[in-house]
Amino acid sequence: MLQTAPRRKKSIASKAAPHERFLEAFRWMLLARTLEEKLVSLYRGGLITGGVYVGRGQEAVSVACGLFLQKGDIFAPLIRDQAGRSAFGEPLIDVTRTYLGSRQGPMRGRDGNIHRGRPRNNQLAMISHLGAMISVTVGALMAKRFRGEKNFVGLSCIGEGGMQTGSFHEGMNLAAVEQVPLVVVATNNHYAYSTPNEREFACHDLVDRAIGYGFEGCTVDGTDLTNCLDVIGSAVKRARAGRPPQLVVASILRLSGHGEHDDASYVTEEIKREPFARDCLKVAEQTIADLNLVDAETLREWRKDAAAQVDQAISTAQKEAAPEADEEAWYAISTRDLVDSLE
Ligand SMILES: Cc1ncc(C[n+]2csc(CCOP(=O)(O)OP(=O)(O)O)c2C)c(N)n1
Repeated sequence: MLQTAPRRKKSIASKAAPHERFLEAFRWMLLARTLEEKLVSLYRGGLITGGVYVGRGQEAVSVACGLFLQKGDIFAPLIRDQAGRSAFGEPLIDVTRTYLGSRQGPMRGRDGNIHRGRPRNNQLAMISHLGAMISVTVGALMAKRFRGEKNFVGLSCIGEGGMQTGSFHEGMNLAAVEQVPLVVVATNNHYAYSTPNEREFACHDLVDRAIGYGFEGCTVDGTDLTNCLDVIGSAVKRARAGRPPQLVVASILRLSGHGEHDDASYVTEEIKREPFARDCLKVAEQTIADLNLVDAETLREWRKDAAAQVDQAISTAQKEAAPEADEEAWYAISTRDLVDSLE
């Protein structure tokens, strides 16, 4: 009989020694925040068409999703996973080329925001239909198993809204039946667009569903970087070691609108005072200061470095041409010719 993993209760602290990869993770979070703030300002200045979707407040969970994956592992990020994408190895230029419509980007100027991916590098291109990426990840893991590969895991991200779809349930069931080495990280940021938790689900705690699916489950304080690294890192280890699929449920508040077109005026003042509404980047900075992990000068250097990387990626993409509709070969990304041309 499957047993659930010990449940972690939300921790508020960060005075204990941080995780050994804390500073490395912090720098990815900083880079993601810097990049996304810049994308927002380009959007407001009318230089990005379509939408901009950011992971403000979700960086600690997200970076932990990308950081523990190794070569050969599969990552299926969603719209708030810039930190995890970067930690997994996505170059910044892929992001800026996609948002700015460069034909040299991974989607060759056809996407515009967050559906980009590099399937050959095991970074799956996101399908917007919520819940669908669980089955896609399970399928990719089964393909690896059929090929005789060993020691791989897959990690699929989902929001609490996406957890309420039919496809999510199908994917979770299939993962447990097939016993694939999958970690599902569900971030409850308390709103699915404007819909609050109480209109999304009626169970006491979303992690209680783990045992029903045949998963092992645990919870994590998504505002605490050390807690995210400990809990998500351990779930990845357990999946790699052949334990049942893992469900991690993180709690945070979305610190932005659904997209930059949304002012989030429906977010209540009351919820903004909850402990899970803390900004994980500020909490991590406080931990750095409290434990004197690096000095203020080093922090300033890291910020400058992040800003320089972002500026470079933007100015390169801005100089590149958009696709020409009548000259393009309109292949899908899975087409070998296109994949080869991107290498
Ligand atoms: C099946 C499906 N229904 C509706 C949508 C439209 N939609 C896109 S994002 C979103 C909210 C998602 O909320 P959640 O899963 O909690 O993730 P969050 O945006 O909060 O990170 C909705 C309803 C969709 N993409 N797919």
